[in-house]
Amino acid sequence: MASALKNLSSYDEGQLPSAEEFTFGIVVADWNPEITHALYEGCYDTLVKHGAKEANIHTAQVPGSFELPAGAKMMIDKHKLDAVICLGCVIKGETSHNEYINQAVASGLTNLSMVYGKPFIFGVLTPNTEEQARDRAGGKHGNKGVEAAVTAIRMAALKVSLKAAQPRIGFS
Ligand code: DLZ
Repeated sequence: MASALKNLSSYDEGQLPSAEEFTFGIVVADWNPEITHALYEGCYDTLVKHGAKEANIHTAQVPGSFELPAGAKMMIDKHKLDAVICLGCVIKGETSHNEYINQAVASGLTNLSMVYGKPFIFGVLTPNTEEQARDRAGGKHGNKGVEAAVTAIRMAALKVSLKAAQPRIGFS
């Protein structure tokens, strides 16, 4: 298996841009809370570690992962944010509910990214078992909340760098 004994959340800290100037929203699903709250800790700590000011990190909780896109929209409509990070955990059960929820969240966040022109990060675990979830929420495969924070910082910085690189057109 590709993920065997691998920390999937490792990254090169020195290469990550500073998050000092950015403002973030974190939306956390309360379903499977022992997992999602561990993702939140990893996410929050990573933003702060890379310079984000605690006053510039806004948090909201939603009942389940299905509500993440709606919560993310409410969040960006209320605060001026550079990125919104959505954290959840949808564990596969006896029915195919997980597929409907995962699809809805993925397409909902993609739509928000396109409409707002800002990153809405998919920090949702989609494991087959609770053990796989724990492994990815501070266990042997790292913490997907860390990954989500790193992705948010990179995407917020990308937007700034693309703006700065705008070529001047016209005559002067
Ligand atoms: C209903 C449901 C189920 C069965 N499983 C999960 C899950 O594993 N993870 C999760 O985040 N949410 C689950 N939910 C709740 C839905 O996301 C949603 O909150 C409800 O269907 C109400 O819209």
